[in-house]
Amino acid sequence: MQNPAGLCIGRAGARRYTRRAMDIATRLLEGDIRALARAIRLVEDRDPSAEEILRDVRGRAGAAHVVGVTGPPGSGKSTVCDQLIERWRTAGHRVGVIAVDPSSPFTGGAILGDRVRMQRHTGDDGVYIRSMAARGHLGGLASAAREAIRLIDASGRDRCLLETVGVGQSELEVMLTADTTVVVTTPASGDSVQIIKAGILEIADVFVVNKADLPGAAKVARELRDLGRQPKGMTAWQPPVIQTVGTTGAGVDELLDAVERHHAAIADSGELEQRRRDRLRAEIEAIVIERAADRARRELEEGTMGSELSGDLRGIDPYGIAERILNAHASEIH
Ligand SMILES: Nc1nc2c(ncn2[C@@H]2O[C@H](COP(=O)(O)OP(=O)(O)O)[C@@H](O)[C@H]2O)c(=O)[nH]1
Ligand SMILES: [Mg+2]
Repeated sequence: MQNPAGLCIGRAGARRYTRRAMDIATRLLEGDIRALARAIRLVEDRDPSAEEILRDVRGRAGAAHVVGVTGPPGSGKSTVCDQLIERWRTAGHRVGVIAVDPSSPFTGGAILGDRVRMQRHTGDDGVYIRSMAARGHLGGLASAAREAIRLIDASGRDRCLLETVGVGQSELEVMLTADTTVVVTTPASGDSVQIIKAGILEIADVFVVNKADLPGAAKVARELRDLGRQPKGMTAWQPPVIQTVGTTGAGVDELLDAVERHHAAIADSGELEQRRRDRLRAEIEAIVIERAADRARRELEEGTMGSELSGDLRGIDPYGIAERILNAHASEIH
């Protein structure tokens, strides 16, 4: 038995993990919010049982509509998300939220800001909100977020929100987990230009100009419309530009409508299925890379391959050694 980091654990250890994992998985599938929280924590900690839980529940995932909300800090993403949550709850949906906060690099735990913004849902089991630190993830932020979404999905929540700040490469990768991506901007100077620079223009399915109560919103909306993008996938979909006021909820019904219409459009065209398949392919690739790198590191540090590095430097063939490490790996799989 191997844990996600590839370390061997004893048989007794394996049994213990299995029992705990099964218990959490069962309760999670029943929709238990505490089991969900626990499972996500195990995923974040790269605990060996996380992999088992994910395996146990994955057949039940795939029904949730994952909506990514990205944009500069302070643009009102959490406020708008809160409005979406309220409407979804009224319509009878169960909701999960992952809020990635880049400003708290090493806390690894709860980040208050986003929770405070969405706190009126505390006490409602139909809303699960989880903050995730942007950095400090062993297997990468994107993989932690993706697995957390999968767990939320499997727990019977049919709407998932994924809030990130549209800055770094890792946040962009996180956004690829979303079925529908909402890019939030504001009339504050520079925001719309910043979006284009950061390269998130291409991933937008819906544009939101939030803080439409402030002057200049119509101008920013016009600028975004004038960008006139080509449809990005196999769906003929022109990203709409919607003005909202997060604090009052103005425009949020329209936003919700656009989000649902986008989802229906990509489901109809087959793009949703295709995107999910592409994502799985990328995910498998990432897992192989992580494990192979881990294997190579251990072989070179502790295993027989380490001795290959002694002796005359000129006689060391890195390609040959790499090939042997990979082949040793392959023979173990079969
Ligand atoms: N004037 C105005 N302020 C807003 C609006 N939406 C959100 N805010 C405020 O903007 C600040 C940042 O909001 P928040 O949702 O935390 O932004 P985030 O960092 O993008 O998640 C808060 O003080 C909100 O009350 C809006 O439509 N108009
Ligand atoms: Mg926020």
